Amino acid sequence: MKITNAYVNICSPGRNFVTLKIETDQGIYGLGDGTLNGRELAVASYLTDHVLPCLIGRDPFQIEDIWQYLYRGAYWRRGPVTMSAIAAVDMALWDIKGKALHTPVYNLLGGRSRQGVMVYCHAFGKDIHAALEDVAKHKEMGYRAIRVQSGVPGLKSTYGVGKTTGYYEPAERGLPTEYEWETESYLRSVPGLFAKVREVFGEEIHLLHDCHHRLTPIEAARLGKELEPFHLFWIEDPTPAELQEGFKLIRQHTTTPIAVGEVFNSLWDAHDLIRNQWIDYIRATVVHAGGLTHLKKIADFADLYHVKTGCHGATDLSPVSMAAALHFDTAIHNFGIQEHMPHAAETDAVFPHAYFFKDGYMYPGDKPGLGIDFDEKLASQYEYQRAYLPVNRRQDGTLTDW
Ligand code: EZ4
Ligand code: CO
Repeated sequence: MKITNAYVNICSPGRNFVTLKIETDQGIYGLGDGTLNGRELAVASYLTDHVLPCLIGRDPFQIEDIWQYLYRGAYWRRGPVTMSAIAAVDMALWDIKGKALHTPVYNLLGGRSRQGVMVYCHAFGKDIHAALEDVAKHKEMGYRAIRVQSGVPGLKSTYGVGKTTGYYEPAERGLPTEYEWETESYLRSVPGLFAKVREVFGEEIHLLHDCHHRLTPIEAARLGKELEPFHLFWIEDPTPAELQEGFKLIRQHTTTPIAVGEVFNSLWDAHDLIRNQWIDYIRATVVHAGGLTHLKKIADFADLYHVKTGCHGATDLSPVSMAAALHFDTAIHNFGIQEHMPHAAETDAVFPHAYFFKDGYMYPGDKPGLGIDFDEKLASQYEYQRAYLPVNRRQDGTLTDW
């Protein structure tokens, strides 16, 4: 089999997505996601201008060799743009191989290790009362694991809390908006939120929380310690992870499990975190960490150190990534949990898919390949629109992590 054609589509059915289609001389095509929130056009250019011309004529079954060609062959390694572009190609090649061999991708990754993939959803509210109502709503929908975020007294806006109830999309159209932040107010409010959630909903439901890289290690240690009585499934991204050693300090102070890695691009971003057992869950995702080929290596390395996966699954990962993640989650042994933020109806219509949600679990479906399609005609009705994630300032004006 040979690759005969490959092209990128950028569309915006509810939000922006970068989709790669690779075609072969046998009529089989594969789909890949290269969406990088707020930097979509850079990945599209990287693919169109520099990667796709190198693919024509190659055998799409040589997934490892093509991966190494794009990674080592570029000389300039890693980084979100490069690794998202490689991921898009990688996903499309696994999709082609599954379709050619008439089997779902999870079979190519080792076969089923479990029946269903436990997912967690996002609940939020402008205050504790509203957050509790949203938790109740999601519990009713069947979720067994719920991330809870609430507004912070004294702050006009914060990560994870939508302006209205229901759908929450952090990227906003136009140039970046500014949010405000004050760590002390946040640290004071979160333990009270989880005390209340446990009081109302009991011990059985899994609870998660995302700190979104906003704390220093010692602040994160304090939060982890204060949350211990409420037995969280994890606190996520407690501190930025450029300094992997920062997590050692958090670890020394608390038994609250720690998850990190949605912005990681390769195993090297997590190497110290994993081999020192400073974390419990690695959140690297198929689209931003070099595709299924590299994510499998991350998971296998993590498995040696009792670290489980908890793949990022926000709406800025297209349904193509969601499908790939669910095949991966179904197959690997050290799966922990999968994030699930449902896409807008317009998005789902553009990407018809075999995966589905039932009683707190998701399933990749049994179609050959990734079980995902792309309605290009419908996609053409939704043109790319500039959109960015917000930036964040402390109340004195200092720019800080969003
Ligand atoms: O803010 O994916 O856990 N989920 C998250 C996401 C991220 C977005 C950024 O593009 O932290 O909501
Ligand atoms: Co997160």
